[in-house]
Amino acid sequence: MSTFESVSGRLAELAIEVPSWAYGNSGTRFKVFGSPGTPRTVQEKVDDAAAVHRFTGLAPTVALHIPWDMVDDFSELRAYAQARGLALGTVNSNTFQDDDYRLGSLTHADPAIRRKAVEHNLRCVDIMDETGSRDLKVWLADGTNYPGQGDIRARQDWLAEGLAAIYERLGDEQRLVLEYKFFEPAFYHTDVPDWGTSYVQVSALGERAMVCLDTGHHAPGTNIEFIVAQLLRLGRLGSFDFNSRFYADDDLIVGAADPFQLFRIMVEVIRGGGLDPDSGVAFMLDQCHNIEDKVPGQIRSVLNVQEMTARALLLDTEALETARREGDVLAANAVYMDAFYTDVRGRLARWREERGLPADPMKAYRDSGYQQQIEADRVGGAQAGWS
Ligand code: PSV
Ligand code: MN
Repeated sequence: MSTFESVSGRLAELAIEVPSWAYGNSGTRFKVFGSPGTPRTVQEKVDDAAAVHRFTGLAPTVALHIPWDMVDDFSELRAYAQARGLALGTVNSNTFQDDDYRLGSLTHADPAIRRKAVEHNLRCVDIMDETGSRDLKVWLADGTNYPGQGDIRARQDWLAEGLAAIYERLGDEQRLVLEYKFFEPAFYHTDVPDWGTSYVQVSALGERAMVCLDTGHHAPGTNIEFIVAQLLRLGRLGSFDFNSRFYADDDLIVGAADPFQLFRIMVEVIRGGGLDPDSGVAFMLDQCHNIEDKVPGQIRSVLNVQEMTARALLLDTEALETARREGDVLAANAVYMDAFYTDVRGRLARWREERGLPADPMKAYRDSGYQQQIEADRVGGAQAGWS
């Protein structure tokens, strides 16, 4: 087993991007609960993201969602974030909330709607130029509800055309990541339902087009770490949207539902070079905090990723290799489980202290008064949310 000391340098390479929308109100189709202290502005979301980074040292960037995070001057927002120790990260394009997109966006049968969706993405790239963001993330709600409703093959062609127009606009340092999701909001077919479709579409674009893997976007029982291994092998794993699911796209705190799955994913990330500084893999969260406090919800999330990364780094790969070579199934499994069962919490607490961070970021947040402060300050105005 590797020692914690021998992997602590690698742990320092972990950076997690938080989503601006995690700080806004969210919910289900039954109810969106408001909560005291919820940001009213993009700047207040950035303030909350900065708090997460301050308490954990793990979250130096915040992703934006356009138009949810529309401001007049993105250079100003960039400076605002910088002054708080943050950089603006991935720009997520939203082509799912306009009435025009009822039957699709980049895959709509009407060329005028497809053009509108392309234009929105081009506007997002303009924003990336101002924010200094590297990645444009495209997720489409596109699909159909009934067999026969749409030409599922033509829609792939329209998708390819639209993505090509967007890709062409990217700067040399910018990338497009295409996120897949197997269902919802469309139920019969989704235009980008799986990693294979995303891979086919991005491969046709060029080297700076990659797949985004949202952990919540798979059927129950899917072996996600296999997809991770495959995409890394193909050089096309652009980013993660981390979250937890019990049933569908639950968007719960990463590592909450199935910490072992998160561990297995991180093992394959490390095995495939995804944690190396030049890998280009973005570790983002895509979560909602419907009933819990949002800032500590995000703190808990980044800590969960850190904890499972530490355990995955501790995997004794030599012993594993030996057991595999000898065909010793149970020994190989035992080596794997040893790493998973290693409690790294005490060691991580010391590791944080060595870096001037609070040993227990959750407690430090609770004691800091930040929550009480935002609840007292953020009175009046419209709380940020999904629309
Ligand atoms: C869609 O379910 C998704 O995972 C995409 O990443 C969206 O941008 C995000 O959720 C919106 O919350
Ligand atoms: Mn997502």
